[in-house]
Amino acid sequence: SGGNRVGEQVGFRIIGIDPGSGLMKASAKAIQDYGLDGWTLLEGSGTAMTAALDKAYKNEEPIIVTGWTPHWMFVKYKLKYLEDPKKSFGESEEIHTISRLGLGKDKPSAYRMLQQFHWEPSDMEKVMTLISGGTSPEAAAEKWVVDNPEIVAEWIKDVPPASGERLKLAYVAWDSEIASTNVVKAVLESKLGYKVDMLQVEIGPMWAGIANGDADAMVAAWLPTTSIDYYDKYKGKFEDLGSNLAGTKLGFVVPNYMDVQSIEQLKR
Ligand code: PBE
Repeated sequence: SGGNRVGEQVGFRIIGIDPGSGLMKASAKAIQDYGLDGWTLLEGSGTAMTAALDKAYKNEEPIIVTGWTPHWMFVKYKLKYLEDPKKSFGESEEIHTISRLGLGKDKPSAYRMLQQFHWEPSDMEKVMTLISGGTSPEAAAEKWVVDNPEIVAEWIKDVPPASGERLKLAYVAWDSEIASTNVVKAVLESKLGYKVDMLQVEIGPMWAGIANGDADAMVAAWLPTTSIDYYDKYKGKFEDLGSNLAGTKLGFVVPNYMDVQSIEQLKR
């Protein structure tokens, strides 16, 4: 079958990301749902995944990666999601902003701005694309903030400035969250006078850090599915400030030059 051929081409391997991520959990579910016996889902990181994709793409070699949207890789390369008729990867989601309990009382301006933070997938992709092209995350975020004054004005509407208070944002080094966290930091610093520390951690410690108050907030909760294990585990120990972006997607991703359309075709 076609699946055997594609499977042999890629050594029956799918390039994954960090093991605690919702994407890896969904990928394992897909392998189960579609009966992909004999396939291996490789653990790694978002950075290792994009490095493998870049290398394969340059040589027009076959590769299957776990991917998500928004992501710069869809801007830089011609890629397609494999169709997922069984919906193993769930439906389109929203990304929520999550704060520690008590932030509204302690740091009301930051809390208000975080509540009002909302942008579009295309905005996030612009920042991600700049960073993937070599611009530093800080400079890419600052450029986006300067280029989008109307959107930023909505986030800081009726928010009084703070005076040099510190704020700690936790994040995981996924390219999407590097972009969003840096943009929120840039606005809190340049528009509201906060001094923001970014705390890079794994996904489990990110949620634990919010729940135990070590971090003030994060903008990386993909719901209702991708982050649900952590959301349920720490329920009652954080505040959900609502959606900051709608229209995400997860799945198995291949270059357009590969002759495969659906996860179903990967079955041996
Ligand atoms: N991601 C990016 C994360 C959420 C943000 C899709 C890689 C995940 O948990 O899978």
